Amino acid sequence: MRLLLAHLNQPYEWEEVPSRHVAPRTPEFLAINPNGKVPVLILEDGTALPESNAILHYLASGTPYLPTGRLEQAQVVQWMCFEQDSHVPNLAVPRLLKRYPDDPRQANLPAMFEAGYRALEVMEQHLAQRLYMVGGAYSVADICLYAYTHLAHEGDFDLARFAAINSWMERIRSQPGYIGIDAQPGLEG
Ligand SMILES: N[C@@H](CCC(=O)N[C@@H](CS)C(=O)NCC(=O)O)C(=O)O
Repeated sequence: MRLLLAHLNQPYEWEEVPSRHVAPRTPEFLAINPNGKVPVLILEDGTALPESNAILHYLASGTPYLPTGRLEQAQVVQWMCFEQDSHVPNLAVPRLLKRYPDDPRQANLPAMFEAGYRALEVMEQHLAQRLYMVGGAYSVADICLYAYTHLAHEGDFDLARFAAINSWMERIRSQPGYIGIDAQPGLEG
């Protein structure tokens, strides 16, 4: 989300919600997102938009980061569903669990690694034949999948054998306005 905002050179305010890896279930936060999860985008009229990929889709709409073709737009949604269903639950959670040794999900780590490497294989095969996830151009499909792919090594995934994914990540890092995860949030660009 911050990467897309940086590409768009769009000013925003960033507020950290105090949470552990459990929901910030205060009444105030649940009034904003009854599902108790971050991120949430608050629009200028006060509308709250939760779900990372809904936020990416909203921000990218009408910009070069969301393709205009009917099929290509559906393919962006296809990869966003893949990210939520097969990618993040396996590639992001092992990184998080390194901080929480007592979390009961530690028992699921072997299954997460197996499914996580399967998700990386799907991306590798797709990217071996094209430069970007959808339609030959950089889009929010790339941005949503880049987020936890480029951090997967912090959860002990070995990305060395995924040549096409590594080249794709390099292409993303060379996009105009690219910022790394450690960049200061706020008025980018
Ligand atoms: N599908 C949501 C998942 C968001 C999510 O799981 N957020 C985590 C932090 S990364 C959270 O708020 N967890 C609190 C909880 O699950 O209770 C999205 O992509 O935005």
